[in-house]
Amino acid sequence: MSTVTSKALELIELENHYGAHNYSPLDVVCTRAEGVFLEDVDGKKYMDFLAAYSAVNQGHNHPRIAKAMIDQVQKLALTSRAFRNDQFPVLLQKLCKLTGFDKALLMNSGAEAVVTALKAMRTWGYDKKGIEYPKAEIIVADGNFHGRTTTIVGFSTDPDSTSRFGPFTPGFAVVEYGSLEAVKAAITPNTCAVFVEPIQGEAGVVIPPKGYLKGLREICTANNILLILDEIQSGLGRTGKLFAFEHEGIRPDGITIGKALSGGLYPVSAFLSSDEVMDVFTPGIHGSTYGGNPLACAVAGAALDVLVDEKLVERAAELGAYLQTKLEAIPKDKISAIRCIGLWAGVDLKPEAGGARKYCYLLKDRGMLCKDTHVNTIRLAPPLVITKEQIDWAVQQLTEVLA
Ligand code: IF1
Repeated sequence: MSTVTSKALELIELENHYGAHNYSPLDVVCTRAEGVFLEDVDGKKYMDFLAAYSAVNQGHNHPRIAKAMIDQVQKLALTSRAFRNDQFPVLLQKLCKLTGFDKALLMNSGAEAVVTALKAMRTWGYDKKGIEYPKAEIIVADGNFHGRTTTIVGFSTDPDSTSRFGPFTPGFAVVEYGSLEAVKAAITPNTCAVFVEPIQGEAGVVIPPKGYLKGLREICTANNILLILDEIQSGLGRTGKLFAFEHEGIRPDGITIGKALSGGLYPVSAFLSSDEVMDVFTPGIHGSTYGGNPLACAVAGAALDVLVDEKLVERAAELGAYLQTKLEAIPKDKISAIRCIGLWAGVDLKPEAGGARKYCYLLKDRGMLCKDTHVNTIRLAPPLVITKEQIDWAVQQLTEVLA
């Protein structure tokens, strides 16, 4: 499918031999990175149009985040939450002041933040709403992607994710994404929360109909139901707002964040919510060895500072509008639809184009890395530090491979 040197091939064969085959990555073996660029073992440079699924919004190895990490690792990396550390409280305050939520609970991976949120939703349902135990129900959307734990994949509608991992956790009602009527129809006296992505990433950058989040907010408020949003991929600047929910001027009752919370240097995630919701957590009922560790907190603090000080959210809005205009100008011979919000785009190819993966390989050979999703969609999500000239170059490559 693509040119692979003997040096790369050796490493690919090693990986295939000793590693589980739970992925089929593009055959590019990266060894270093800086800003918007990745470099492979043969010294070839690539513009990164995936940004590790938006974890690297601040650009690869951002010097300021890297410095915070190195400084902290030389002082204190891990105490566990059995003891306190001097970085954790400072990050909590920074997170809450920046986002407007009352409290934060720190975890590591996105999936753990989601599980934390699910526990909060259910416990709030029993303790505050008075739902009979254990009957709490959470309404979720079809096409969702919230992570890989067995509970989370249990309410996925993607056969690849669910695979043969059942039996699954009950208590989830899956409804059509984007439909307010479907949510209304699924509500019962046992509904404690609606939990969705404000924009669906894995589904191919699916933007719900205008008014969807606003409508969800109204329905949830009217029925004493929590509205919790998964901003793990859509949040922290990607869509041209700090959070995607801001596009509809609403406030959810809580959000999950991760990925860019560390700028790609360390797994850090969080569930953010109100005092009322967060108070359901009492000592011993939830936690994680690494959650809230001082290294994570120092890295996340610097990653947030970079987002703010370098005005990356505003940059994503401005350059996102530019990217959208440029993408829409590409001849439509092979393209059936383009969805773009901020520096995040899904480019759907017509089935006769032969699948998105082929074009990802052609782009790779030209020095541009992006990822196919759901067979016919190319997903674009460059680091937010990308320049106009770099966007011009990337759109030129896309135009040529799709000619
Ligand atoms: C993989 C996808 C993206 C997420 C949202 C929670 C999580 C994710 C909205 C879990 C994670 C990742 C995971 C990664 C690939 C990737 C992905 F294609 F699978 F769906 F980004 F589009 N909520 N998304 O997007 O976070 O536990 O991974 O830290 O699983 O291969 P995590």
